[in-house]
Amino acid sequence: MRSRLLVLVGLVLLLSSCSFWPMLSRVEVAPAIISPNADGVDDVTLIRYRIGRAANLSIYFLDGAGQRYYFRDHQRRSPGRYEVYWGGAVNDPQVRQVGGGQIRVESRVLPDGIYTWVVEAVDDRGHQQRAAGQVTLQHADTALPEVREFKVTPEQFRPNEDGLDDQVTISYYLAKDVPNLRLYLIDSQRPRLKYPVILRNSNSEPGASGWHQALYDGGVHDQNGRYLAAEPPPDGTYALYLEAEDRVGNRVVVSSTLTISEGGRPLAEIAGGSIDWQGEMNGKVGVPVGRRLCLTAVVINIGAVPLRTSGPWPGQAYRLTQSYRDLAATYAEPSWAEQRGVWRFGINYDTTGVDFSFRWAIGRPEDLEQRVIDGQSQYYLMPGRRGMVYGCIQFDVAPPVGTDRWWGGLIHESVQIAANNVDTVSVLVGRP
Ligand SMILES: [Ca+2]
Ligand SMILES: [Ca+2]
Repeated sequence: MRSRLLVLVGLVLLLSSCSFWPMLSRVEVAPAIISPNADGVDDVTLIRYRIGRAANLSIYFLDGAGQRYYFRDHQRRSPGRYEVYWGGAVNDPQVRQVGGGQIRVESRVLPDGIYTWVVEAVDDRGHQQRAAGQVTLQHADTALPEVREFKVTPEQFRPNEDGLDDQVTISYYLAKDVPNLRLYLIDSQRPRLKYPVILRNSNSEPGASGWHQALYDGGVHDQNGRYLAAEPPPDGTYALYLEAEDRVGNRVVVSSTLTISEGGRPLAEIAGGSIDWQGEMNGKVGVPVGRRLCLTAVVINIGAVPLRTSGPWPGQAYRLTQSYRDLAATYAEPSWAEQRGVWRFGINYDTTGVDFSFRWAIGRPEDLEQRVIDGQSQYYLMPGRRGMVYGCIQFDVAPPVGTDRWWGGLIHESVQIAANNVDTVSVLVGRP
């Protein structure tokens, strides 16, 4: 009984709100004088209104010449009370020419002057109701955060961490400090999806006025250069947008295009997490001084992008006192030294003090695809392919006292140790 009574009371209230309130009422705009300059004093005015039945609502301002500027343009409103702050900015998109290209001014603060405000509601049958009054703007900050010379170089890249064309440089000049600077990519096929563009090695705060130059690598590193092993946006041609909005609501947008190809997160594993150590028994290998420790392993590309590699090639023997750097110098093969983005299989031991001084390509040349890039031969283990690795370390001297554990790993050079401590064994090097 009680609940029915409540329903009845609710229904009466609902009826009253529908029938007796006018479509638009209680419109107030206060204060009537504002100074939209973000100094914290009278920067905004509060617009209040009540909607009595569903309507499309507009709020606009007329200047002395009768020019109309929309703040809200035919937005659907259900019955209720509304209030919104207005700080002098209107949505009046226009394209302007600046140094180095075009900008689109999305919204801007109106200049000082006396304006007529109009709040207008129109219902579905075309009935219209409006209220109007005056508002004065003083000391308005109308300076636009213009973005000039917005450039992406080059306009395409291959973000797959192979050290070749992994990043682009984005540069621009910003005319004014802004608290909000947004950079994002949009694929025209899926315009609702925004990929945020994280810049690295920026020479200053992205929103500070002045010249800017920074790197974009598909978002696979954070701002400080730490590798996140993240997936870059899918391959495709994107519109790159930069939006700058200042504290008072002047907002500028510029755009360019950027193409991503062969992008993706590189992934590899040592098959079975296992290394075939020659002569191993129960996790132990015995080798006399002067003889060799030999091993075989298989590396698999388990990702979607090719993995770049370089020699020394499988079959290469090292002496304990040699590193891949020594071989690079001895054989005049600069590609055998460390190169950013190259993957190699390595062997390490517990007293070396160096990370993986013995390294080999992650496959034999016949396991790999050769490509000539910028006039240089490069070798790739393609997605799904297996690379055979084998090599030996000759004990020309006995290892340092205390050497016991030896293991394998995958080195993604200057990026990460992608696998470590794989199939550890104890190696006993004895006097012959
Ligand atoms: Ca102010
Ligand atoms: Ca690349």
